[in-house]
Amino acid sequence: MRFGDAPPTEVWTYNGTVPGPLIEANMGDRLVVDFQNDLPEATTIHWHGVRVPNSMDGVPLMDNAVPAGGSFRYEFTLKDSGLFWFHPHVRSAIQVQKGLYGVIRVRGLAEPSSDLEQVLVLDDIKLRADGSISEYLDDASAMIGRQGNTLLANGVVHPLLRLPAGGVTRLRVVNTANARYFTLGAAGLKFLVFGTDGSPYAKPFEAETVMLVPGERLDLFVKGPASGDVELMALPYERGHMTGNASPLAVATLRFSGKPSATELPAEPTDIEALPVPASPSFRIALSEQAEAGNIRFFVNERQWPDVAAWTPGAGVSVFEVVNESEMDHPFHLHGFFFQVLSRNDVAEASARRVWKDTINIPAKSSIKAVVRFDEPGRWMYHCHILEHAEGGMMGEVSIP
Ligand SMILES: [Cu+2]
Repeated sequence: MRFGDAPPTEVWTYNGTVPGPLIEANMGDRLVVDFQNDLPEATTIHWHGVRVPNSMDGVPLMDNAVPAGGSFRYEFTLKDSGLFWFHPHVRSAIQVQKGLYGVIRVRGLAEPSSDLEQVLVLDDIKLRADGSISEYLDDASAMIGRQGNTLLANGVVHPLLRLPAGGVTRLRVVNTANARYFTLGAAGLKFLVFGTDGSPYAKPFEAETVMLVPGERLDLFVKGPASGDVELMALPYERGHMTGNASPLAVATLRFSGKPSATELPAEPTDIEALPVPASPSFRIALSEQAEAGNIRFFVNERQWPDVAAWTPGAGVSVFEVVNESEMDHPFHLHGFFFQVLSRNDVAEASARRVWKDTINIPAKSSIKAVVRFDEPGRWMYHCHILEHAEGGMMGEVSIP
């Protein structure tokens, strides 16, 4: 594979491309994936954000990693519409960076109209001068996660995307990077933030910049200018340990051309069921980090995975709190279920922002409270989606009978 002007890069792929194939489906479809592992090592496919039976979740907890040369049939019904993605959950910091990721777009019965729907898969990789992907984890990368030196959009360095002038483009964005937070902005363009991981927001809202943490998705609408090019930029963001000390980077050129259209931006609110909040006390998930003599470790409730005590809430609705005690932000991801944010730093979330999430940023020294309905038995993971942090210990289990 060639990334920009770099010498050829050896990648690992799903079906020969980076990103892997876009899986298109309708809500209620049964997805069957016959997976053959031709890698030299074991792997799994985890279906990020898809509500699957536990045995299909592709986590090593289930002891069902697919060995080198082995095969596995993943099969499940797509219960929700939205944009989801898939990637390994074994040595994920290496396997995902090498190119193993792809997107599933599941259509619902009623989708908002647009003149063009553009999927945008964001990634960054760390290339050496010889074009190879660096797997070396220096102390800085161990601390903040491996940030790449090469930004990719749909597997391409700085692509040109043609969008309808004066028309409405639906941009469905996913951040598949190991560690990079993507804060997107484009001079003169406003984003209408329609939805995120698991649903539309109760009410769409406007934003000049939007952020996606690793694993997170956004469903954005933009109305372009009559013509011309606009640079979509990744803007610096301070997520701790001087990560904000960076220059803006160009992600893609958006080229607007063609006739204006009469398509309107979606404005209608969406009825998002509010989960009832039980009176039982919330489960506390504390995230912390420790750097001692070059040994950088990450903790959930002061223990490192797999030494973290399982959360055993029982089936039904539960409240949990994620408290980030560390010096940097962590993107929290829960497998198998969507949750609703109730408050951030004890400030209640506005009802207009009600939405189903599976991945959310927890800024340094802050907390969120969220409610979730556990309605699928099994052993489910939760973890920081900075893959080096997850593998450095910041991972836990919720066990549902
Ligand atoms: Cu983290």
